[in-house]
Amino acid sequence: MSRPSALQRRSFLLQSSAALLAAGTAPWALAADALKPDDKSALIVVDVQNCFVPGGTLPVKGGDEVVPVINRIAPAFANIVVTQDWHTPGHASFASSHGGKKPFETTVLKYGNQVLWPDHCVQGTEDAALHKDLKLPTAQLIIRKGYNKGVDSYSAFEEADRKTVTGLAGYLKARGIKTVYVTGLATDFCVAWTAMDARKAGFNVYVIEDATRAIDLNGSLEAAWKQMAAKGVKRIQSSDIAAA
Ligand code: VGL
Ligand code: ZN
Repeated sequence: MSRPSALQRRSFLLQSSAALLAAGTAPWALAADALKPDDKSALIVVDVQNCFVPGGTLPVKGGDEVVPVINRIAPAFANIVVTQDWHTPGHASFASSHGGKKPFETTVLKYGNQVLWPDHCVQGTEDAALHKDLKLPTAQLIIRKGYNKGVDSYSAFEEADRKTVTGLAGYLKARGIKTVYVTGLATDFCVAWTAMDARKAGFNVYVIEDATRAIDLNGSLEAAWKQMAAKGVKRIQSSDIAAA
């Protein structure tokens, strides 16, 4: 259901073949859709933390299933960035900080609408630690976000006030990165916002669907894929990436 349609996939293959023909390469000489991340590409692993897997404070269904997929593709990447949702106690995104509000209801904060969540990913707790089976020894940067008590940050680039930046765009640009492959949790919140902000910052962006899992609150997953597509985010599967 959440996989790209046959038509989407076919059009991707046709585009890839056309590009190869234009480049003078016989399309049948390569797996038609194999993507080979180069040294100007980075893998971004979003919020694969205890809080977002079953047993955590804001569990995403099947959240732990992204771990082996990410571990498998990681060796294909020379550059890897990891993010952590990293909230203060009493954070503004917690329902418990708003008298009478329950998790998954919404409220309006200074910067606009905010979904209210269970207390989750509190700085320095075991709940906020990266999943223990994640094997990313070559990862170069861990970027933490959501640490300003009054402002949420789904995106790894920019906080929800849409003014405060995390510095990730500057870091990636300073290192010559042009393309990012986004994975992790959750597809419809931190992965989607990170992918869309990466487009806004001028990167070529892929989301590796089977390396993500969603919260899917009131149709948010479907909406997120539509918004990402409209912004030029490309939806792929881990099998589209050439093995290292
Ligand atoms: C996230 C809700 C609240 C996420 C973080 O990582 O997608 N979702 N905080
Ligand atoms: Zn959060």
